[in-house]
Amino acid sequence: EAPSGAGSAHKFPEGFLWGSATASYQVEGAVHADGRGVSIWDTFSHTPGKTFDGDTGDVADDDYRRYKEDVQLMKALGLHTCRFSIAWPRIFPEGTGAPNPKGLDHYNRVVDELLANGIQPYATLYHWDLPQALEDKGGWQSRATSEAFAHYAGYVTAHLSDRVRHFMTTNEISTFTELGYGTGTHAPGLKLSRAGLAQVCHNAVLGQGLAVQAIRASARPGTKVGLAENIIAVTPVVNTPEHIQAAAIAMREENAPYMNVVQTGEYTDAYLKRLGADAPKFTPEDLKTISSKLDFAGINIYQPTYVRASDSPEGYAIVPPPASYPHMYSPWITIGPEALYWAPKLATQIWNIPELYITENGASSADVMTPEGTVLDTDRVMYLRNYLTQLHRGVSEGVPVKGYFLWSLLDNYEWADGYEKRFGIHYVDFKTQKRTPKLSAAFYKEVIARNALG
Ligand code: GBH
Repeated sequence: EAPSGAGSAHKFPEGFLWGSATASYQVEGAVHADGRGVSIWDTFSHTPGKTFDGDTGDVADDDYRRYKEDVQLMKALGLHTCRFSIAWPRIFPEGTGAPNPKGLDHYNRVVDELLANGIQPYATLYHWDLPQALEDKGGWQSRATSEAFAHYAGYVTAHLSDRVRHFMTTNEISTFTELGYGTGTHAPGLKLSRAGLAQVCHNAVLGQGLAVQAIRASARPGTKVGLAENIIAVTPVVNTPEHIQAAAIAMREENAPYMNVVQTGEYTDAYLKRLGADAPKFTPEDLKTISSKLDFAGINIYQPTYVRASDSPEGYAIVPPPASYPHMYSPWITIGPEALYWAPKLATQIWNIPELYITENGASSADVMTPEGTVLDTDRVMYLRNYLTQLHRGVSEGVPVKGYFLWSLLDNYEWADGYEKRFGIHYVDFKTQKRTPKLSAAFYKEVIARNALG
């Protein structure tokens, strides 16, 4: 008999949900199909100099047409669930006004296909593909966009919530605001003033809250609503009470205009003081809306932000990684598996979150196809094994994490990095659209089958 690596160590709780994650513009392609409107990412990616090699999402993984094949990849892995996003410009080509029934039909088919294969759909309503028509009227600089978003969210959930029981309003408010309207490295590519950016952030969290209310009003009772946010994953430099205490303070302050205001309905004093005259304009009513009660929260975690105790007025300091700190193929993914222990633990404690999901975790690798037709991404396997070990550590202490969505099912369009950075556990040949499972797919399949790490 062959030796087996199977053991009972590192078992996850019964019913723990294993999933994968993708986003519409990164996988769908078919940007002109069935009446889809133009999004800010079409405009941005077609503007020379904005993305790696001028790459666009025009074709991406052609998943709009190949979704059945992609559902079979999920089924072969044994996935319980899948996180995908709905493209706003497919539903409302102009952002508001008349809906496009053909756009909704597509997601009806996707949802039915997932359910027919025993996979629970978790849908994100906004993963950055804002209708260009709304950007032309100010985009997230305008409250009208927050209101249009809520209207779209209510419309989609009214039609899908008979089958989709979990919706996430937004993906990573902090990223699409800061990169889209601050550094200008993502669509729509604006570099606003500090005050301008703070107002954009406010309008985005407000849109999130208005969407929660619209979903509650339109969706089938019992529909669960949350969001997916890439909180700054504060991690104590070492495991001592003073540094853990500092990390707890940092968790609030570093996430002040995003997850903290969504969870608490307050901008922290330190945040408002730091911005001074550049603070956003808001009413007490706004804060109530922003903190509309959620059923669950999702956090996207890739890398740690190390924090230490300090005598500074804040009580903590961020410790930047030394130049020799190891990272994955994307330099920003510094490897710190314990982020997947500390971030869920601190987030659920501080904000009293009843149900948490890891809505994204994964990594890029300099994947190469071998002559035998395999991709041996040992670094991605190492990364996943170590991060999941730390997730397990938290779950076994009772941290209420209900599921894990690996980013990503497929190599896809990595925004400004184009097709150069691959995050999939399936390799995609972008000339032929052929999908090939990598070593990491075999690893993940085994984790799911055993509901444990080997
Ligand atoms: C997530 O963003 C996104 O939700 C997902 O769409 C994306 O594909 C995935 O992660 C992988 O990147 O190039 O040094 O300026 C994660 C948060 C914030 C990470 C912006 C990359 C840019 C770093 N991202 N950041 S840099």
